[in-house]
Amino acid sequence: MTTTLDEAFSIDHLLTDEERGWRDRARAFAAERIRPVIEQDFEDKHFRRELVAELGALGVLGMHLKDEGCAGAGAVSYGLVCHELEAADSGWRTFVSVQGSLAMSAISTFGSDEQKAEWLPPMARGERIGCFALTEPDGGSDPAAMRTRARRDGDDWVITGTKRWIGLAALADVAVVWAATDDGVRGFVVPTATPGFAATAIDGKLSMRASVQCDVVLEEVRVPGSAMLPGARGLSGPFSCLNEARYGIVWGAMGAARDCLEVSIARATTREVFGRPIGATQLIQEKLANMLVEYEKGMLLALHLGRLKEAGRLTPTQISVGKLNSVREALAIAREARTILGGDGITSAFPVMRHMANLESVRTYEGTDEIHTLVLGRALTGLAAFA
Ligand code: TGC
Repeated sequence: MTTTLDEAFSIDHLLTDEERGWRDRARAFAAERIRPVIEQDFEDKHFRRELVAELGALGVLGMHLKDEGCAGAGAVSYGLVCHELEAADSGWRTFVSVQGSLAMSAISTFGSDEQKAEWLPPMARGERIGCFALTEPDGGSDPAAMRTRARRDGDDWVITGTKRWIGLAALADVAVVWAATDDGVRGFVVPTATPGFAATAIDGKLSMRASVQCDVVLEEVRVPGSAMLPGARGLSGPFSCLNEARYGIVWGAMGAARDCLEVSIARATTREVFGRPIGATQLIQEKLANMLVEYEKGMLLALHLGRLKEAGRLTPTQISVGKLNSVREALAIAREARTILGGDGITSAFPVMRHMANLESVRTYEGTDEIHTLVLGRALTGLAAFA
């Protein structure tokens, strides 16, 4: 008797019909629209732009928001969608995170009524792409040291600086740009067609190849006073958006892990060595069992954090536990999967090396393993190691 990963820990019965509906629609989308092309897109470094509007039609862009045009879905539904998309490829979960959790969340949470009305409905439909410009070339872990500045000039703001690793910036219609001002860090809604805004895709990536990350230069970018997000002052603004994206990663990374585990089980039960399936050996069964244990622990943690989020009780420290655990264990599962696949595991005939390479990016963005470790160290001791 074999068991599917949906059944393994009966997570399925802990979900509502609505949550299972979101999950099943996202899984079908990934199966029909992403999986058939993803290996080639990864090879070709191709971001399949036409899928953006399809994801909009699926309702997943900003799906957790309650604004006009957004689905207002629960946190667990959103997590399940992240899980299914990342089971296909981290690049597509990243797109949904940048669009919904970062750019749209920033406008939804901190924007004026005019900013929300102008940008959120078309972004939810996938007619407009957004990006989130926080990280700078000198180091992403310490946004407090940002050099990008916005200065007042009459009624306008003039923004100058550089940003790096900004997802989708070269394709985006709008950027949420974070800049230091005399009044602390503020966010600005900047149409990317504004003179002085330039984004260039970063080449040479061996990870996230079906996605686009960019260098951004802001050269005296002039925007009206109304471009500033009125509700965000200080770093708690961008950090609260990062909380949303990190939460999605808790579920998403486990999706990549699931894909690696499923491939491993299929291989273990069909590949024969020494006259029997390798899955009949104790060494392979131990590997599979350990992978399953970490996968199920990761899923139960994701579900628990989702329920806390829905109850309004999820803390940044708890998100750090989830992000650190999910990505660390997903990487370990991917590496173990590679050993089960043997030499074939290094080829693009299997998704494992692609997931492994992608997860190296996921491990680093939205707070590195090290930063989340130190967040937990501070929570436990009251002493900040990064101060
Ligand atoms: P500190 O400077 O003392 O605090 C500043 C203010 O922020 C508040 N805060 C948070 N608020 C909400 N959620 C959180 N998770 C928060 N963390 C901090 C804090 O309470 C304070 O508020 P206030 O009102 O007193 O001003 O910062 P800290 O000492 O608490 O944090 C230090 C540290 C290292 C944890 C923080 O700097 C950090 O998280 N660093 C990592 C940054 C990071 O994740 N960067 C990667 C971003 S990914 C990206 O930019 C690319 S987007 C994806 C894509 O485009 O593909």
